[in-house]
Amino acid sequence: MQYQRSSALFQAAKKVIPGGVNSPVRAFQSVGGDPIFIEKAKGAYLIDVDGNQLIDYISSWGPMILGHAKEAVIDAITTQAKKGTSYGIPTALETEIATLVVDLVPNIDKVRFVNSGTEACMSAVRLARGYTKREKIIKFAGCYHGHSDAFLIQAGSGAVTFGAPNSPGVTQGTAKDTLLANYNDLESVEAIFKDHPEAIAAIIIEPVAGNMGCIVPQEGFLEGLQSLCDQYGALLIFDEVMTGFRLALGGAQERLGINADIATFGKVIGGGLPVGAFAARKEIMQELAPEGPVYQAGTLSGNPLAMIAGLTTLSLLQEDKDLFHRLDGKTERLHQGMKTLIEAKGMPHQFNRLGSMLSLHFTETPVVDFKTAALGNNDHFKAYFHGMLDRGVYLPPSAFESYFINDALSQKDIDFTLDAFDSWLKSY
Ligand code: KE4
Repeated sequence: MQYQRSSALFQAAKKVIPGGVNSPVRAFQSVGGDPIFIEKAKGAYLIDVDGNQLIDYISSWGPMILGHAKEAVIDAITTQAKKGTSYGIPTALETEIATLVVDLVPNIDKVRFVNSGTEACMSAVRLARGYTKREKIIKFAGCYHGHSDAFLIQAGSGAVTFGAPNSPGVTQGTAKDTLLANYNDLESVEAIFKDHPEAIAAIIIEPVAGNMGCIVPQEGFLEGLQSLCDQYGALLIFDEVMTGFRLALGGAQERLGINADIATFGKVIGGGLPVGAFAARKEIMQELAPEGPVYQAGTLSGNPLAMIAGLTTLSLLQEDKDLFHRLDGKTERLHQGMKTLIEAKGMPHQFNRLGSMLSLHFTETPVVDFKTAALGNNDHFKAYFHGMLDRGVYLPPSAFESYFINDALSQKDIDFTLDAFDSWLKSY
């Protein structure tokens, strides 16, 4: 593959955009080389500016679960755009998608739309603090809830990729209210509650972590968090920005059969346009302005284009009763195929998977938390990433990310991916 045009565009971008990107993980800094620039995408494929066709395993980091440029979604956006792109005035569309979300997601009565997962998680924490009248929150090392100050404490995703777990600009005043526990380690959570029995407003967690690679909650872990919250009067916030409408229509709450007090969403809920959301039972959501005193707002919240993209996407997911089964099956076939090949190579590896969330870690140690995720051999990962890219497969450019399977991926694409993996293993 040649990437001349991408490299030239990257040089130009760096002159006017910090690091040449609008989100750090896109810059390839943890895998080296220049990022590719995309011309267009359709179904399971990306076409970069040099004309290379690539099978896409990030699906825009989750939103494009139906595949790129899904006709029904594009048509709905196009029709809506002709009516105007933003009003800052209520529309029936917002009620329609809110009604669908309340129908699909367990244990919620109301939902507020925002413009990103960060905004959803940030607002959910403010709501939990307002509702409980407490100040501290517990998060988990390696979990990523967006770039709001309170979360940039041992965050995952791009933050850890940069080895900058605590970002400059986050004040001690903020950091002191974010207490850190370890994923899959209930004792680390209990210890914090014992030290601060009446100060914790909420636990926020990715119910299936996707920002340390994929990490599956161990038996009893989430249930243990739920009972600690009940015991100490804190709220349990499930950050379902990644898992929502991906693990099941009702997200991780449905898939894992466990209820949170507040759930946050992003990615799929916007169908590729900027949408985040947070939702809870009535008694919690009524604390939110203008009904209650907890303030939260947004010029483009409930934007009609974003709403129709999300509504069309969620409706298609709801209508296609076999979709999640198909997604799981495709991910299983990819997982098993890669496992067979890397076992034959005798290379240390761990595969973590739940539903259509999958990650490969180059380590012999089971990956159950941030510490074990960090043991992965990054030299192997870099070689793997570029080896697959050169063979026409676009993977997340960081070992601390999950793969996002989309419904447009065919068996032929999976076979192509396995052939590329086999070819890379033989060359490495
Ligand atoms: P956004 O603000 O990026 O829409 O959402 C933040 C967020 C919140 N919670 C979870 C569980 C998330 O995974 C994310 C964002 N995910 C990353 C990928 N791991 C976005 C990619 C990026 O930062 O460019």
